[in-house]
Amino acid sequence: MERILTTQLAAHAGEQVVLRGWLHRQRRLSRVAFVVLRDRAGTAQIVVDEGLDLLPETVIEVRGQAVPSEQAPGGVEVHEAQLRVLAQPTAPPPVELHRPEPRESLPVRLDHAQVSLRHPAVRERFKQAARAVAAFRRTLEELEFTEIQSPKIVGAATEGGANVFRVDYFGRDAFLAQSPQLYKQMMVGVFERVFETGPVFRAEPHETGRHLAEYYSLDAELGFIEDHRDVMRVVERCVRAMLTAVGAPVPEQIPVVRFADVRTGSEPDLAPADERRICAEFGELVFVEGFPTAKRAFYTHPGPDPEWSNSFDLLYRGLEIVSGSQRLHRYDDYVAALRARGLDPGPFADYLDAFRWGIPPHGGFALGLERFIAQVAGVSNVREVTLFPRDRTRLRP
Ligand code: AMO
Repeated sequence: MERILTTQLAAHAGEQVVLRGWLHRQRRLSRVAFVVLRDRAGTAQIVVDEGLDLLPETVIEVRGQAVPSEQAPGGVEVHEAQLRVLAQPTAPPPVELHRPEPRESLPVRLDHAQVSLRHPAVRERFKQAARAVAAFRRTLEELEFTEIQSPKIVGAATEGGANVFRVDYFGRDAFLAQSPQLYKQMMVGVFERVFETGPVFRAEPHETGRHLAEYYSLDAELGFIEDHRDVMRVVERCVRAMLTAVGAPVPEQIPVVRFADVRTGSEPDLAPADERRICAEFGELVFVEGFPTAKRAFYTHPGPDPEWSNSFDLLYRGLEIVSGSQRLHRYDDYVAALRARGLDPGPFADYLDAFRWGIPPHGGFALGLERFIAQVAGVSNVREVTLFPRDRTRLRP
């Protein structure tokens, strides 16, 4: 007999069935016991005559009769069950997986991620992340973007040297990529439109709910644009598709405000409190455009007034989830921009060469997957939506 999933039980009412999964929980009453079996799809209730002498998370196979029952979650439960143990735990799990929401502290859950991630509500967040990435990919493929894979061991710090991880590369200095920035731009010269999803690395010195030392970046870059507004239109298509994919509300329109109009005093960037204030005033999703040129990365294209750049952030429920801009596309502008920031053009020579040989006006953006999912799930710490988070103190599991 073929295994069915717990979610298929109702369709098999009245039949003999086989389920395989984990012993999620057990409730003993005076004359019967209820065993909840969990598989990749959901949970099902099994009725047994007496309690099982098995630990939670025992891997089991259940053969029995699928019987409609009003009390059973899902409307069908398994009776006359025969149980077979497929794998026995060596100890009870250090976390309780059957509560509607986990009760253990975040550090305890992260220390035992191998098993705490099995919690159905927690697992669902990662299924959401998978759906969001698929929607991002689908949207950009529809727009004829080509998916690329750029190196993660690199010779130049793309987003400034402050938070770059150094690695010993056969005795030479190398870095872990802080973003695919330089590569995606060079690939505009090959494909016009590219995207990449992959891990990026930042040696973030601060311990916050929004920063990881390794996060998953959804990047895109496109050529032949007028300015950053063309990039924002692509961002909007992606984010709409991603919100739809995770079942979150999609606003009718996304307001665009100018940085100079919403900043606090003369601050050169938005603080977390500003991001919350702006969303409270303008909506769940808000584009902020026109950040000070001097405060953005060297590759950012200035606007008509060169003090302000053709750049933008997208805020979602009070948190920056996307950053993007039009880029410089002339060789001489790059050399000047690097010099103006006191950066040595040397390490960027290969990248700069791309601009010697003709790169069209272009721009792009990056979206932090963990931040997006954290906001969808309504959790205040990105570690809640990272399988095995990496930060200043955490390198295991
Ligand atoms: P930026 O550095 O703003 O831009 O990063 C883009 C987006 O990545 C997410 N993010 C992070 N998420 C978790 N932990 C971190 N430490 C972290 N740092 C950033 C945020 C942020 O909006 N190359 C440019 C993008 C571009 O212009 O194309 C860049 O990396 O969601």
